[in-house]
Amino acid sequence: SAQAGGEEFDAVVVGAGFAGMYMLHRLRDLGLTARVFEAGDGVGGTWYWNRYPGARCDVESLEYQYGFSDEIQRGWTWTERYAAQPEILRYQNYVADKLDLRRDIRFETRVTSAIYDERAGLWTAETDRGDRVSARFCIMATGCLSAARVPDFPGLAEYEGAWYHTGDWPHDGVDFTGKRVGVVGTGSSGIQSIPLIAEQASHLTVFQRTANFTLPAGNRPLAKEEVEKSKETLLQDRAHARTTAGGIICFEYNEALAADMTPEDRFRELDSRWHKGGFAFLGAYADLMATHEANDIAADYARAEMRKVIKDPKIVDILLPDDHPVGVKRLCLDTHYLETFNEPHVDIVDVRAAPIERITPKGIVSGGKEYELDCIVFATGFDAMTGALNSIDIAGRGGIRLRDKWAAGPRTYLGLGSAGFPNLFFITGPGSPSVLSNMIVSIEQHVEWIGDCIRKLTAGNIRSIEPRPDAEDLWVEHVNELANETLYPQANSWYMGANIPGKPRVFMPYTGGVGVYGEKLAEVAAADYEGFALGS
Ligand code: NA7
Repeated sequence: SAQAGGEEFDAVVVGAGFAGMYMLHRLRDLGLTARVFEAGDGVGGTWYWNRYPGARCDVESLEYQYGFSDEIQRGWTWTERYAAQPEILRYQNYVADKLDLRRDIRFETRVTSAIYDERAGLWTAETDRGDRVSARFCIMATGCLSAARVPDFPGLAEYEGAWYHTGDWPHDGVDFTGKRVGVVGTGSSGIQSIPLIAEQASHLTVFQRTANFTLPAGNRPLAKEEVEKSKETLLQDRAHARTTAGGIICFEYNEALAADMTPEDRFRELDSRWHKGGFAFLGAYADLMATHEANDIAADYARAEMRKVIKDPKIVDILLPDDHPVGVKRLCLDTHYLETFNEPHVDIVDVRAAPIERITPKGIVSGGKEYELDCIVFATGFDAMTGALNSIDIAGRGGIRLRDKWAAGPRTYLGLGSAGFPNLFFITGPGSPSVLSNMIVSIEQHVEWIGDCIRKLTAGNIRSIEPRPDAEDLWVEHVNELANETLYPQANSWYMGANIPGKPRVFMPYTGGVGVYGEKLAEVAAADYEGFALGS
C-alpha cells in the first residue's frame, strides 16, 4: 500500500473540464480543500482539446451550459444555436474567472496513479510532474471521450507529411491551403471538419469505414429575444431537463408507437423533426430505438433525405448507411457535409471494402492503391468511457487494479463508484446516462450527488463509502438488460467499445434516461446510501 505523503487535501479531482470545474466549486462550497490536476494548460477538457475546424456541440447552446448559478448564466450570452468550440471554451474560462477556480488547479499535469491506503483511509495521487498528494476522496472527472485514439496503422512513423488527431488538435490551427489532405473517419468529428478542410485543401480524400446517418444541424445565429427569454427561465428549464430522458427540453419525445400511427403521421413527425435539426429526429415515436420495424421506417426516411443531396449516383451507395439502425451510433449533425462530396476535388474511399493496409512515407494504402497526401487527419475517435480511467494506475483495497477488475468491461454501481475502491467517485462513469444525455445535465446531477454524499459522510464522521459487490452486480445486470431492450447493442459503436480492437464488447452507458436515473440516485441517498457499504 502507498504511504501517504506530500500535501494533503480533503479531495483530489482529476480533470478540469465541465465536470472537474463544477466539482471543485462544490467542494469549496462545502468548506473542503481540493487539488485539481489537469493535463491541458487551461480549463475546458473536451473543448480544450478538440480544436479541429468545425468543432461544435451537438446539444443546443442554451441547454449546454451550467444551470447551477443564475448569476453565471445571466452574465453570458450565446451567439449561435449550436456553439462552436472557441465559444464554449471562452464560456468555460469565463466561469473559471468568475469562480476563481484556477488557483486550485495544477495545469499541464497528468495524474499517473491513484493508490488507496486502507490503513490511513487515504488516496495518494501521483503525477507526471512528480507531485504526490493525499486525500480522503478521489474524484475522476476524466471525461468520456478524452482518450484520443490513432489506429495502429503500420508505417505511420515513416510518414513524411504532417498528421493530426481531431481530439488533440494544434492550438495555433492548421492551414490546409493548397494541400492534398486525407481524413480518416466519418463520425461526428470527421463530419464536422470535412466541409471546412475541403474549403482549403487542393484535394481531399475521405477514408470511410462506416457510413453514418447525418442530418443538417440547422445551425443559425440566436436572436437576441430568444437568448433573453432563456435567461428568465434557465434555472426552471434545467430542473425540468433533469426529469427528461436526454436532459434536453428543446423537443418532446412522441409517446405513440410507430405501429399506432398512420404512415402520414409518421412521415409528418419524421419530416418536421429532421428539418428542425438535432436529436429530435430520434424522438419521432416511442419505439424508434427499440424495434427494427420502427427504426427501419426512420432509417429509410433518413436515407431518402440524404440521397437528395448527393449528386453522383456512384457515391450514393458509399455515403448512405445501410449496416446499422439509425441512432445506435451517435447521430451526426452536419453543416454541408454531404454537399461537400459534390465538389470535384473531394473523393471518398470505402475502406470497409478496401481496408487501410498501411501508411507509406507518401500517404495511405488502401485496397492496394496508394493515395498520396501532404497531411492526414485522423478523426478516428476515442477509447470512450473507460480509456481515460484505465490510463491511470488506480489501485483500491488489497492493491486491486481498476483496469484488472474491468478487464471484461467496466463494473460500477450507478456509474458512480466501483466495489473495492472506497471514496473513489466517477463523474459520468460507465453505467450512468452520460454520453446518451446532455453531458452538462448529467455532470451536474453527479457533482451534486457526490457533493451531498461527501457532506453527509463528513458530518456523520463516516470514513468511507463504496459500492457493495451485490449491488454492483445487480446494477451491471440492470444496465445490460435495459440496453438489450433497445437496438443500441446491435452496432459496432464506441458505446460498445467496438472501435478499439480487443476492447470488450459491453454496452457502457445506462439507457434508462436521466429522469429515471435521477430518481434512483435520490432514492439511494435517502435510504442511507442503499447498496453502498459505509465504513466508520
Ligand atoms: P467516432 O464517432 O468514434 O468516429 C470515428 C470514426 O473513425 C468512425 O467513422 C470510425 O469508423 C473511424 N475509424 C476508427 N478506426 C478506424 C480505422 N482503423 N480505419 C478506418 N476508420 C476508422 O469519433 P468522433 O470523434 O467522430 O466522435 C466522437 C463523439 O464525440 C461523437 O459521437 C459525439 O458524441 C462527440 P467505424 O464507425 O468505427 O467503422
